[in-house]
Amino acid sequence: MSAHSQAVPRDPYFSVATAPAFTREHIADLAAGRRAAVRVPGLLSAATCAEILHALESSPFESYGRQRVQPPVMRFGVGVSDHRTNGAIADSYWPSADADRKAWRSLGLPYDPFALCREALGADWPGTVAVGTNGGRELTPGVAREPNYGFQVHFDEALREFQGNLLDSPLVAQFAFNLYLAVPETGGETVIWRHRWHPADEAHRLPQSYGYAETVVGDAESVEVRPTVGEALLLDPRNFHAVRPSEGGRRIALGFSMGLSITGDLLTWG
Ligand SMILES: O=C(O)CCC(=O)C(=O)O
Ligand SMILES: [Fe+2]
Repeated sequence: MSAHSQAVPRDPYFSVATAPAFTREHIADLAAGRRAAVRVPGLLSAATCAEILHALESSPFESYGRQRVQPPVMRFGVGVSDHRTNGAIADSYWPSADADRKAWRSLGLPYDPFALCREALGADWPGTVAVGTNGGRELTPGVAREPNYGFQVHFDEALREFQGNLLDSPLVAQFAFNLYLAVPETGGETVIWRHRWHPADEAHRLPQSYGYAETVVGDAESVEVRPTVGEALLLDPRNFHAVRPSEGGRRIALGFSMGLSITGDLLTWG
């Protein structure tokens, strides 16, 4: 028998779409679990990516809390998950969020890079795309991340990380958005497994980490994306995912979470 005849059948609803732009169907398919991810190469031009990178190069990247995020991931910008205590947004988040908005403005870019991404996401969406609020206050719009050593296998789901609603408007689906500003020569792939969190997965959790040992995904099927500069990737982060270590160059991406709200609008946060 040839190797082909033994191939395990694949889920037709766990595929990656590549398209010139985000359509409402892409976003609906991701929300409904009919897609693993959607790639839009060239969402931002190479020149725009270079301009954002240049502005970021003279800015201090900080490490995520080294306790929780090992190997270290460098980051510019504030994320709400770093200010979470007992399933709620910590008071420390809000002054930090104000400083974050000032820091991004001080880059002196003639546009807000996250606003460009939101515009592209909303081009065909019937509702609006806006930064989410909590208690009427805007969350941060996103972060720039540099996971040169990769991200451990993990999932992201605000409904489990936060008690009650993270945003003023309840969410019915969540997405992760990344826009790649710089990619390494080798490595840096994003891998997504057809596996959602199950209580038994906690046996695979790495001590005091956001991540899990790769054994957690067992033999679940996976898709792998090697992003290109300017490319956007939208995925359902309830599926376990990871980023492979990079070699020969930095891997820097703009990233934010996005939720589909009960109003039909898309709401983002860093
Ligand atoms: O950098 C990536 O490709 C994915 C990062 C990630 O874990 C996420 O966006 O949730
Ligand atoms: Fe993630």
